[in-house]
Amino acid sequence: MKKSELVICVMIVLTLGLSAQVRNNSKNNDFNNLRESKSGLKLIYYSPAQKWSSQALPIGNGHMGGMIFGGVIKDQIQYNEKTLWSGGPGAWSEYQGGNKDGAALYLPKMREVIAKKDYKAAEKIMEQHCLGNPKAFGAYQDFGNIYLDFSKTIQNSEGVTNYYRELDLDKGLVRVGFDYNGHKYTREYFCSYPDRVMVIQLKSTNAAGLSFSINADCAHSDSKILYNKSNNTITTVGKVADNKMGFESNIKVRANGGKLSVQGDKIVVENADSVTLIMAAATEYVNSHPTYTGGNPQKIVSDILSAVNNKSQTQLKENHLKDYQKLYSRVKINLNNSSFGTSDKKSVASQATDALLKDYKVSGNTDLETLMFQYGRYLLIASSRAGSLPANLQGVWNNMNIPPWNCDYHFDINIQMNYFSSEVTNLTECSEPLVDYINSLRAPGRITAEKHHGVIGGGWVVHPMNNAFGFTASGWETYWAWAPFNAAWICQNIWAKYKFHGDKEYLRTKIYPIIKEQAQFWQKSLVPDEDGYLISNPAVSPEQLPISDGPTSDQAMCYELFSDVIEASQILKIDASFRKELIKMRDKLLPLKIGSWGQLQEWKYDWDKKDNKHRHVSHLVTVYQGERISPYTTPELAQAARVSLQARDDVKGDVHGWSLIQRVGLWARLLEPEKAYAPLNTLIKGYLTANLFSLTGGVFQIDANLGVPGVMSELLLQSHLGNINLLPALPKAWPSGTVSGLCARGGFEVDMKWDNYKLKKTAILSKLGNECVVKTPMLNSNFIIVNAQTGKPVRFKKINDTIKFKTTAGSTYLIDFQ
Ligand code: FUC
Repeated sequence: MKKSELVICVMIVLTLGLSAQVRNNSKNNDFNNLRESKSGLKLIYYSPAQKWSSQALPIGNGHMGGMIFGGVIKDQIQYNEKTLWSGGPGAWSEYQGGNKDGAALYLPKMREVIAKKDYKAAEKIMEQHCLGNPKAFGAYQDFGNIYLDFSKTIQNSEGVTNYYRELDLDKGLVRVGFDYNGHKYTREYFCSYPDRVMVIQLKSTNAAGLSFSINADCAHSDSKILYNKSNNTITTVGKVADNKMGFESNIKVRANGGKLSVQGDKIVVENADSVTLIMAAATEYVNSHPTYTGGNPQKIVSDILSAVNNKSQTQLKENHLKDYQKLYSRVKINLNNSSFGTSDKKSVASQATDALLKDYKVSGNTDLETLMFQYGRYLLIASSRAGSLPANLQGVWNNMNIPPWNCDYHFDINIQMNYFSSEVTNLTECSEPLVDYINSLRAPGRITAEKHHGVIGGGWVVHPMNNAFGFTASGWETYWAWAPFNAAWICQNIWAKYKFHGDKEYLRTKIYPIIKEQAQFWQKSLVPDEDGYLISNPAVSPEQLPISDGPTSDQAMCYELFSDVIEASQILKIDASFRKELIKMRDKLLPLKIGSWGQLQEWKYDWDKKDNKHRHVSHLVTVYQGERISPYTTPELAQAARVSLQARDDVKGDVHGWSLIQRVGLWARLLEPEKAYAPLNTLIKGYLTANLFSLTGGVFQIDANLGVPGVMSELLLQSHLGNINLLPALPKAWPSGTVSGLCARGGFEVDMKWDNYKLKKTAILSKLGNECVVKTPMLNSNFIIVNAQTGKPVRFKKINDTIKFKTTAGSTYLIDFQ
């Protein structure tokens, strides 16, 4: 930077009077209002759900999930417990995470044939000797259902009026209500994380008006359901057929007024004023290699229920709200000054989710985008909390024992996308289960590193498909089996936790050991090519043959991983010699290449076809979530990435929900707002069900839902290049809006208000006291910066469209554009 370019600006325009006014304003400013306001966002329906995957409404607390149908005569609540899995060591005594003994012995032979460009031969060797063994991979399981039968009171749903069913995103609960025979009936359903229970409360305005029965079923044949007269509970105990994993759930029924009795296979409620069901569930599963068992579900469930025994329904609800709202309410968003979510009558009427979806297809009403943003955050909070496994392919919701893709942990984008939103949308607590899960894969992943890759003495790896039992081996079909790249990729999510929040102790104890040991894997497995560059070999560009050497996905992610580990070790001031070694190796990695039609080559060789339809674009992962390619820092590579992505967009091939959302993130990073917005629009128009679940190949898969808030945020705020870039890719559809509470790397929280495509104000809370570097074209107009607490102007340095200023931890800085 030239000194002459550096203008030191001291605010001289601010008089005392103005700063007093600003201070006053800062208490009452738009952001404070925004932060305090309720968003009022809901998914609203005027009929009960008939279908599980497309209509029922999800609740969850990370451990458990429930899908609410809200039927009038018969209600159904399907439920899950996150650790209930088939497969694993209990299902097969020789289970060893899918690893194939001796696979690594074939690496030299594969390299030999790859050097001769005989890729078919490499494929054959992989197929015969190196694939993982899917036996006992297992699947995430359904648990069972609770049924509420009201047929004694309501014989005919025709007499029912004013029916509604809603998921209230502000409160994290589902409500059902209707009128019948002159009385109002309401039900409320939520899963509480602090109390680890599902709660269902039923009320009626008709005193003593609740008469119904409750029964349950279980999705596993080796189970029994006990209706206990002494304490009005329904206990389900059983074992998963193949692995004998024990599980238990217990539903406690409480009634206010009236009478409870067990009559055969049901609990009968007669003439109660209100009724509460409290349910806990657990399994024998423990995430501990190699046995993965040892839990005592009976004790866990009974401890949970004893702990809530003296808590009223109101207390349970308060605990839930306090916990849930602490997370959810951190981020507010309003696109286009919408009254959506307010109590404005007109807007409420048009808020029915079906109507919104229909309307979106015609008018592109951005209210649905706002809803999808917050729904994604809701679903993450509901499906990923510390103490259980991370969100799987369906979060925590699954009603099948043989679900699509085993409802597993897929590492060739799906689990990464599940956590696209956790840091930027201020939900870092929700990515803790991810870090714990990845940490738990180090022990089995070390064995795979040795058996499949010949990496000895440290270095873990995973491949595309993983389960709850440390299945880190390569997959079982040649075209997708081999992808150690996936392990480097998930380290991006983990490293982001430090970059955003700056917790050095967490870096030292949790993040660094994981990413360091992943780097050790590559340190030992990269090999020199004919020109002396370090490459992966054998290797696959995810889900596309051939098996060759040095595809961009591996090379680029390895570069990112090494860079992150280098930086982390510098921050922690440890591992100096390892760091030096990584720096040397990073310099020798095969460089990224631009091919004959200007594309970023997906492979080491110029093989890319313009009409390649494949949904996976893993060679571009270094654009997003990585940092290496950016229009700001590597314009030529960024242009090549644009060409590659455009070609894939043009062929309009192979679209899955997640592939659309990945493209939003990629185009946003490539600073192409319209191209980024288009796939978001396509997702909402064509790849959502009525309950706004996203679809992959026609089936529910949660990655796109969970990814939406993260990639929408990339349009509004990017912070991966050492600055906070405000409104870097604002699409035409969002001329005005407000957002508050988004996180930026370096420990900042950002609020913004924009109008007519121009940033009007921003408030930046510095949580760690780091220097703040802000970038936006708006800095070329007049602006002032004040410390919101003191009301005093702030000194800053300005270089073109970037400013820098010092901050103190805990202070908020307001930038007002004239
Ligand atoms: C990968 C993707 C599919 C799907 C599956 C779970 O195989 O290519 O689209 O998301 O994972």
